[in-house]
Amino acid sequence: MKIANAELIISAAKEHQFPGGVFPELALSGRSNVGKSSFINTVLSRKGLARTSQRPGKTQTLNFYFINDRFHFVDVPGYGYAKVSKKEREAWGRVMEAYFQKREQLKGVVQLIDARHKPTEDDVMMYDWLKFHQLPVLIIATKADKVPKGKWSKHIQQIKDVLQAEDEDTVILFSSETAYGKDRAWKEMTKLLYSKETREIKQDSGE
Ligand SMILES: Nc1nc2c(ncn2[C@@H]2O[C@H](COP(=O)(O)OP(=O)(O)O)[C@@H](O)[C@H]2O)c(=O)[nH]1
Ligand SMILES: [Mg+2]
Repeated sequence: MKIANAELIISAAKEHQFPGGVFPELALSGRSNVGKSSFINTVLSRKGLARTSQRPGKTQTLNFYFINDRFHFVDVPGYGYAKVSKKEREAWGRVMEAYFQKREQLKGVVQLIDARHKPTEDDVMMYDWLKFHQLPVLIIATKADKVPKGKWSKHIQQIKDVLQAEDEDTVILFSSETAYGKDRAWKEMTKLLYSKETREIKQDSGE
């Protein structure tokens, strides 16, 4: 994919700040430090667009990037850390729920998981939550350069097993160091962005 332009259009802390329009979008989600910002920068060929190694626990926002005037990437804050107060966490939880439950433009979620380790409990919870909302999930196993080639297939299988991933979910090994997996990632992300499938938008989960 040739990226003619890519810009951060808004860091949204509240639902009313989500951009309007009919552009399809993909959300990117993962544990803090998994390599999400690096993934965004690598696939967009923009070195400093998404900030890497930000300290977690700061203001939480959904960062909307507008790409080639055609689609959005939405950088979702890393989960799996507890630096914020319970109250803040609850408020933020409601924003996230509103986003994943109701966002009609959302075509799928790129879930990043560290290729070196077993998916964590948080990874599994996130995956299950996305599936509950009938969102197609593309799994990107990050930091592939840190795993010896001979162990790649074993690590991919472990991710599939622990998540109990559905057959339709693709797992792609990726490295921001070498850009390994970039073309495959784009192929799958393009499929998601322009798929004709629609999901049922669920109303309140009753919590
Ligand atoms: N070796 C290696 N390190 C990576 C890779 N991707 C990210 N990192 C490093 O992992 C750390 C966290 O990356 P970052 O993109 O900020 O993660 P985020 O918190 O998920 O946005 C940084 O030190 C990155 O340089 C990768 O593919 N390979
Ligand atoms: Mg980041």
